[in-house]
Amino acid sequence: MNVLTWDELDAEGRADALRRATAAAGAEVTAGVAAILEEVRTGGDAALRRLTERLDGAVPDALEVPAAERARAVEGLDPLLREAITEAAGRIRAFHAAGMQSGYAVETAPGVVCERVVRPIRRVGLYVPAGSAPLPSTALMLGVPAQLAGCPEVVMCTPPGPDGSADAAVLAAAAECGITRVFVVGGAQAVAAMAYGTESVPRCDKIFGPGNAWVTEAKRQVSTAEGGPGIDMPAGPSEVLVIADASADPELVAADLLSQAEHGPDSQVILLTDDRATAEAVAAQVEEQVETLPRAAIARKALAASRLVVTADLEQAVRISDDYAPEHLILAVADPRALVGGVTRAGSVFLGMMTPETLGDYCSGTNHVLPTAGAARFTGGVNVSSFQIAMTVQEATPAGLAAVGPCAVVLSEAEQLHAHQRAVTRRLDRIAAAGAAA
Ligand code: HSO
Ligand code: ZN
Repeated sequence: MNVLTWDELDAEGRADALRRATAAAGAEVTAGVAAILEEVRTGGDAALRRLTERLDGAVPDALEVPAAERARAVEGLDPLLREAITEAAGRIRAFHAAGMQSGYAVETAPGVVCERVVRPIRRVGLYVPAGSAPLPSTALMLGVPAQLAGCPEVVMCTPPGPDGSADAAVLAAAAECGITRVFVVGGAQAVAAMAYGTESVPRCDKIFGPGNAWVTEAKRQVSTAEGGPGIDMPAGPSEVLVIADASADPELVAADLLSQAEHGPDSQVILLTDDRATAEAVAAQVEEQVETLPRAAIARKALAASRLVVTADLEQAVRISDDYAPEHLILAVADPRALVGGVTRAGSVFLGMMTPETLGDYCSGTNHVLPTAGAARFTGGVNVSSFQIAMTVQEATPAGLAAVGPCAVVLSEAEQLHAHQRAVTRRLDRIAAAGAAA
């Protein structure tokens, strides 16, 4: 890992330092996904079985996990893991419940009441990946807010393991969130099934969850088709940016960088520090620690594209981070609270040496389905609102219409929309007539 100095880089060097490995799917993925979507759209369950056999090398007994198997998974799970799932769910629930939006009503003029009411999305589809390893934590991150939102139908898709069945911990996490419909389908074919519906997989209104390039591209394609479902956001490949000062512990900073690097060869890992010695010490620690990681091969690939950058000061580091808009930002500095006030664009921020990103990934309470690829410029991560629709409601009395109607008359005249205008003036005439008669 070589160390760059920000102030010595020209504009191109700076752009290079912050460039993400191409997030856009290549032509091969785009075409491959389109073919899978079409196959599922026209072939339904039979196509899902065919694709699962071809792409996952597994033939599930049934596409949907039967209730008995779901119950067995929960009962058979290592009690320690079962408790950890319940414990994590409790904190995720507590944090997400506190942030729930409530409706409100405003009398914008005497006799005119405007309201916002919140409704759950009727049917949501959750994708829980199991590429290099099943992710029960993702089942919680999606299942808990869906449950809090009150979505009446929650469908989960997760790829089969080598034996053709769904991962027991993922099934236990689904059960923890009250999810009763789990399908053993992965990849783009799972997204297709939830987008179009098949004989057994219900068609969903919105599809959530992280995934590999195929899943992400499938979500993009189905959501841009006319009448297609909504999606949460493009999620992945994963990113972390650490801002460290001389007070940071290089061993712990390196551990945090590696925790993100082990996700995949395309994970993005960046360290910004105002202290060159810290940069060098972290680099040495990364080299040392990666040796003993079971996923060293994956982490090394990610590290090859990672960057260590020395900045003039911490304020410059925050500005660079804001331009990059990382999925995760760790402030490994003596006074992280002083710095966080200036941060405006990041998915999830971790303060101080005792707050590893791993906590947010699993069990502190925040969500780990977060904006990647710079999407933190315009959105936060998954939360209860992601599973809801905010609808407005309004009601006017005769006095209310008389008060605000003339405003609409002037504006509709300016737009030459006379049917709009008459919808008001005909009512105003009635009100005037009733007033004259009284
Ligand atoms: N860091 C990942 C989430 C995750 N980590 C799941 C462990 N399991 C999101 O960027
Ligand atoms: Zn992680």
